[in-house]
Parts: sequence; structure tokens; C-alpha cells
Amino acid sequence: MTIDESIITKAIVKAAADKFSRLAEVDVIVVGAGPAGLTAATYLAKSGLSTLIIERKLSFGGGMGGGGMQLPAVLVQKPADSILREFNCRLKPFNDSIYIVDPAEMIVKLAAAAIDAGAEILLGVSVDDVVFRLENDTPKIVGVVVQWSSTIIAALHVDPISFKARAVIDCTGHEAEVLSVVARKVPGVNITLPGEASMWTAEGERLVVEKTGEVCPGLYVAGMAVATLHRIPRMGPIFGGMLLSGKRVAELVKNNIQRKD
Ligand code: 48F
Repeated sequence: MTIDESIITKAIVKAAADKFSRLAEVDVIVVGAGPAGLTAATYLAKSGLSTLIIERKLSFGGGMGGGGMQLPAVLVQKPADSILREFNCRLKPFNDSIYIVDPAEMIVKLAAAAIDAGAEILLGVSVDDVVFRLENDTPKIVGVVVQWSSTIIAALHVDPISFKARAVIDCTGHEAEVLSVVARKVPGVNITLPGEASMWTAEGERLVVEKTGEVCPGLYVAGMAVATLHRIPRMGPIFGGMLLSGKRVAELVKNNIQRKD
């Protein structure tokens, strides 16, 4: 059977249109498909919430792929190893509390867990801004403004579109890009971004989980963006805190959404 080229065009345009209409309004938008974002999305989708991950690059994984200084290994410590086991990722014990993980395996297993749980991922799309409302003079984040990453790179003047959600989670890593735009552009949200502190691994790992949470109504932060918001020390290529932060933000969002229903 010959395949006519026009069929390919029609099939792709139809699938994309269906996907974009379905995702125009979801329960939760996770910005960034690094370890924190993929973990958060997995637990959110598992709990039955419609979950969209928006990732700027055409690949997922964020900082996992670079290993430690591009050496192909990262570390995960207890108790976060249980999350990787749940996602079928293999761990090699290094000592009593630390495990070695292959970055390529970690990327693919975290992404597969999110997709298998029902989360959807848009690749090559950047979050450029947020959508907000005022409720009794209190600002609330109700969605994100998106643009093709390629359009941004080409510096073309093209108006973006938006996706709405009951909760938006900034999992954009060191840059904390959603928080940064909210700090600059949403009236009444008083946050500053002092940036992460220099390296102190144990303290960074502890605080990044402890400070994970809601920033203002509708907006949450997890992963390395938490360190940027609270001047928490960086930790290097050990990922337990990122996974636990992702899991924690999913629990907070789920509880808040369920309380409002
Ligand atoms: O940087 P990233 O892996 O963030 P994370 O999940 O984990 C941090 C660690 O990788 C590491 C560390 C801990 O040991 O220090 O750095 O907090 O993943 C962030 C993802 O967000 C995407 C980016 O391409 C990356 O894949 N991203 C960043 N800004 C945007 C974005 C944006 N504006 N729109 C969409 N995606």
C-alpha cells in the first residue's frame, strides 16, 4: 500500500489539534521535565489528576543527563531510593545509604513512570509567562503562557497561546523561570529570588525538600528552583532531594485540590 503524503499531514495536524484542545485546561501543569518535574507529574497523574508537563527542550531529563561533570553516574541516597525502585530503576549500592544510578536509565525510567501514570508531555515548548486573576485582591496563578522554543530561539515576534490549570508547579531548576516571571510581572506577589548558595550537599538536600511548597495561590515550586527561591546551598550530582521534593509537591497540590472539590 502506498502512503500518500497528504495523509501524513492530515493525521499529524488532527492528532496535534486533539492534544492541544484536550490540554487547554488541566488540573496541574508541571513546568520542566527534570527529576523533580517528572517525579511530581508521576504522583499527580497516579492520583487521578490530569497532568501536563511542559518542557523547553526536545528531550527530557534536565540535569540528569550530564551525570557528575559528564561522568555517567549520579547518586541517590536513602530514603529517595524507594522512589526509583517504585519506578523500576536499578540501583547499585555504594555504601549503607548511597546508591549509584545510571543517568540514562534514570531519565528513561522517570519519564516512563510519568507517561505510564497518565501524564502528558509537550516537548520543545517554553513557558514564557503566566495567566493570573485577582480574587479579593489576592493574585492567583491560573495558567501559563507558552511559545514554541524554536520561535523564541529565532527571536520571531509571534504571539503565544496559553494553557490553564488549577495548579502550576515551577520545576525549571536553577533558573526558577516561572517564579522569576511571576516576581516581575504579577502585581501583588512579593517574592524575590536571591539565587542558590554555594555548595553544602547535606544541608542543600535537606532544605530543598523542607522548603518545597506553595508560593502564592495556584503556584508551587519544587526541585532546584526551591534553592533559587530560598538561597539554599547547591548539592551537586546527588538527586535524592529532587525526587523527594517532586513527591512532596505532588502531595501538597493533590491535598489542596481535593480540599477545594
Ligand atoms: O534543571 P532540572 O534538572 O531541574 P530539577 O528537576 O533538578 C535539578 C538537578 O538536575 C540538578 C541539581 C540537583 O542535583 O543541581 O541541576 O530541579 O530540569 C529543569 C527542566 O526545566 C526545563 C529545562 O529544559 C529542564 O529540562 N525548563 C527550564 N525553563 C523552562 C523549562 C521553561 N521556561 N519552560 C519549559 N521548560
